[in-house]
Amino acid sequence: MTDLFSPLRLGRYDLKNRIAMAPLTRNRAAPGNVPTDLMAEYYGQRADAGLIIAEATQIVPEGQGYQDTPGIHSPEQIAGWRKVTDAVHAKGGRIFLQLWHVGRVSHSSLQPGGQAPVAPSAIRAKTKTFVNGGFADVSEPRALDAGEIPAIIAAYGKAAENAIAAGFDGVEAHGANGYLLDQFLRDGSNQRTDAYGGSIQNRAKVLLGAMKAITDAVGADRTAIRISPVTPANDAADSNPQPLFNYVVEELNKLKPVYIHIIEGATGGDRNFGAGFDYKALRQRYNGVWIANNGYDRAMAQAVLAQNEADMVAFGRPFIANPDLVERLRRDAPLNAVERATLYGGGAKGYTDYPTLAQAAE
Ligand code: 8OZ
Repeated sequence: MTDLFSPLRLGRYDLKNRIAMAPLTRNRAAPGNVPTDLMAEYYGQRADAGLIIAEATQIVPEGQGYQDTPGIHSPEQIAGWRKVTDAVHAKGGRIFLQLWHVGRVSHSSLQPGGQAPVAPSAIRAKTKTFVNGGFADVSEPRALDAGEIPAIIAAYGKAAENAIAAGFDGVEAHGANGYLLDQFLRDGSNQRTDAYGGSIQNRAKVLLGAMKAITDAVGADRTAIRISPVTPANDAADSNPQPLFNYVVEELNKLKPVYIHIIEGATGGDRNFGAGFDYKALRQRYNGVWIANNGYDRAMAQAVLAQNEADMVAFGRPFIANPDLVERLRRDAPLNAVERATLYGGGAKGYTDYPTLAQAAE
């Protein structure tokens, strides 16, 4: 029977198990938003995962929304990420990079020239970002001109190329959690009257365009996406998510990305948020690998795999606190708890110093 410890073919790769490390923002990049040796150590510690999805990483400077998040647009950032991918590959792991543009979920102090963040429409999100060591309201965005959008779509392709140059095995577009691609999808944040707004087809153009650009750049078998159909994260809202996401997944299926990673319910919160949404209707429309996520424990994960409702399960917070999560799940051992104070920013504390079972036994 298929379980968490069964191997899985993912495009050109054989994954050693069905346990994915979800992308996790930790705000520990060096000046220039460059990945560090400490980040290489952290990801290397977690290389037993069948697949690591490295943290959300801005594709362009305007795509940044929080302090000290890494980028994948400069040569220094590519060189920094190379240390991370080398550390993971040295331990036989596989690692994708999550490609991120935050859109309106940003603060002017993080934007080039102190400008307003960009968005589908000039509607400020009711959400906070993390800047100067603390939380602050996001800034009022400006609506993108239609003429600016092709360059943003192209930047996804370029960032994917950069990720491959940095040694990543593939990339996952961040289509979730109220960031730019999700902002275009949903009518709560997209009130445009041009070719990128209005109908479902129009609202899906930027997400699908980005996926086409990535696929053209690095191949469909190294292209993936994460979506969160009902999450209210970062003020994401849509009046009718089921037909919207049915359409998005149908169109994605034509592009043949290697996996779709789905956040069920409210990100990091209530799995039953948006109850009534039919996730099976999405999976039926897609032929590739389906990664389920959000608040899974061992028993829940084994159940969805046994029932063939997913091919793989992504774990977020458990991977923060348990570098040897795979071994702990194998043994059904207790898990370390997450320390909240060290989640965002800082150094090794609460990052690379969570003990493995073997270290705890010393
Ligand atoms: C937590 C803090 C900052 C960003 C997401 C990239 O929600 C994030 C994120 C999570 O997808």
